[in-house]
Amino acid sequence: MAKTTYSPAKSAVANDNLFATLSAAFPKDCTACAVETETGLEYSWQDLLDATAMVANLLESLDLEPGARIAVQVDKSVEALILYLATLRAGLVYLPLNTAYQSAEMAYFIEDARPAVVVCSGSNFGWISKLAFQTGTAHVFTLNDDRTGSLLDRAAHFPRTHGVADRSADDLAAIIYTSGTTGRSKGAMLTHGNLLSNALVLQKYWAWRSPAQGGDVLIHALPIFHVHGLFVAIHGALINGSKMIWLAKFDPKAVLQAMPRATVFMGVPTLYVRLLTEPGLTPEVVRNMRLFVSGSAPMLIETFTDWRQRTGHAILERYGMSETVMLTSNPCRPKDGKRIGGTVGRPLPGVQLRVQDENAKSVPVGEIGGIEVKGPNVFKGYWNMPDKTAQEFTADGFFKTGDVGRIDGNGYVTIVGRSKDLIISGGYNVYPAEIEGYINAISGVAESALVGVPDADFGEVGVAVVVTKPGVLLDAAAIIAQLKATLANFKVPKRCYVVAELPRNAMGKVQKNLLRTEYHWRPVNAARFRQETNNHAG
Ligand code: MLC
Ligand code: AMP
Repeated sequence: MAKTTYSPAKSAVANDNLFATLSAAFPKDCTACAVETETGLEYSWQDLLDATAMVANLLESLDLEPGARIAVQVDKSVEALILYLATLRAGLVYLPLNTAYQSAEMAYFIEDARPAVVVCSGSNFGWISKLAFQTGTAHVFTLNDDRTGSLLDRAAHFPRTHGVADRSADDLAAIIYTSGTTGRSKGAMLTHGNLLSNALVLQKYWAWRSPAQGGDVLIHALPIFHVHGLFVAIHGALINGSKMIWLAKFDPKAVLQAMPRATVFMGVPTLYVRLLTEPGLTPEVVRNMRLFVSGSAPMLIETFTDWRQRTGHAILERYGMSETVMLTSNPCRPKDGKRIGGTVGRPLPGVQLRVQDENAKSVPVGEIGGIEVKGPNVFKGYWNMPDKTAQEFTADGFFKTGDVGRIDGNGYVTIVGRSKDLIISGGYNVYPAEIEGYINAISGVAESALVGVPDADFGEVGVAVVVTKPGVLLDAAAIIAQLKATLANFKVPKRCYVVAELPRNAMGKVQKNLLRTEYHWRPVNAARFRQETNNHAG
């Protein structure tokens, strides 16, 4: 197989602040369109420079400590993108939060991260500002998806010029919360060096076309509070001076409408599954497309094959994590090899990846073990959790991903499972321990187990199996309703069963594998719930 050698990815810019390299890549013609929205708004490269300067000036006027966190829970908008870039430009630390998080979840993040600034949508200002001020946050701004809010009102009074704060590669750029196996979310601390090295590697490996070569146009349809939409997609476009067609929400019809004017699309597998249901997905619509990227969750081989049949394109599957940004990728250029469905490709240039057995020995080619990684993209550690950080690294500096996989003779990695108890639903991570904690706190619940079962749309969904306390009659719908009132919507189990007891092994551990099999396709049957509940109650 053809081999390409890579020189280590290096930015041409002296300042290691990621924004310095991103903005240096903006096209010479700053009046050209950088971001186009579905409502017909166009933002030029100059608009991005001006607006990020104004917001950076506003942030700087607040006299924040170095390393101060800017926590942001807002709907997707170009102004939210500007806030992210302005935070980098001002040398502060960006902390994005899923818009689905409700008050208990937000309280935890604010308490844990102690942000100096919180930005939220106007409709949430009442409860979020209360939480933030109670925890010592000095400034709370609003930012709405219609270009209104106190952040923009205040920034409007500041100049359109601002330098780029000097930062070293080791300085923090962002904290991404990723739920913990013990139920507590952990903030993965990512540095300017982590993000920049990964963006430079991907620019080359995915053969982004420079504006001089006709350029690429990215359809951005992912949320911007996780690694995929925030880093992989945005950095990919900006570091290449490529325009983005910006969709506030994933809508298959809007994506298809944008496709003839685009060349690159990135999505989690659910996005491809939903696009495949559209009759409008035709070779004609994808005629200008160069690259389809999938990641964040396993893609079924059927999706890969169906996509190729319908469009003639082999989806490029890659693998990454909040803690590491991108780790492996299928090849983009034919000279780098073939895209092989069901695999996540080879380790990216600069990434060391090994598969270890439980005795910390590398397994032979083709055999299964725990995936461990090392490289300039691997995070600095978990925010305020030095012990947890130490546990997750080996003595020789490899990060234990918690993913289980194998590498074949050609160096292609296949993810076969996870050692961490984690459900990935539509590209969002759901940690059973966290949800079980909430279920167990419901009055009348004795214990519970959450398991992931296959789902045609989301890939995998959570199913809750609950045991009530003796004599208590609780039905599944009531449990789901209580969870909906408390938890981010994607964490709410899609089905719930009330049963007499959970299966346990000789050690007393709940046998989740049995529950997965038992509840795989089992329909929700109200009569059976009642019977099970009554049996238990009786
Ligand atoms: C929404 N729901 C979900 C869900 N998204 N349930 C489970 N899993 C999800 N992912 C809930 C809704 O609240 C609703 O509940 C019901 O399911 C149906 O919702 P929908 O209208 O179909 O959802 P929609 O708004 O269309 O969102 C679906 C989606 C979205 C696939 C577009 O989930 C999405 O954007 N996913 C991408 C996530 C992502 O970017 N991950 C990257 C992580 S980074 P109800 O009860 O109200 O009916 C990472 C690293 C890496 O992992 O490698 O990239
Ligand atoms: P997150 O914590 O949201 O960053 O999720 C990271 C996890 O998503 C990884 O540890 C993997 O389990 C999973 N993941 C990401 N990309 C892929 C992929 N292409 N195939 C299978 N799993 C993936």
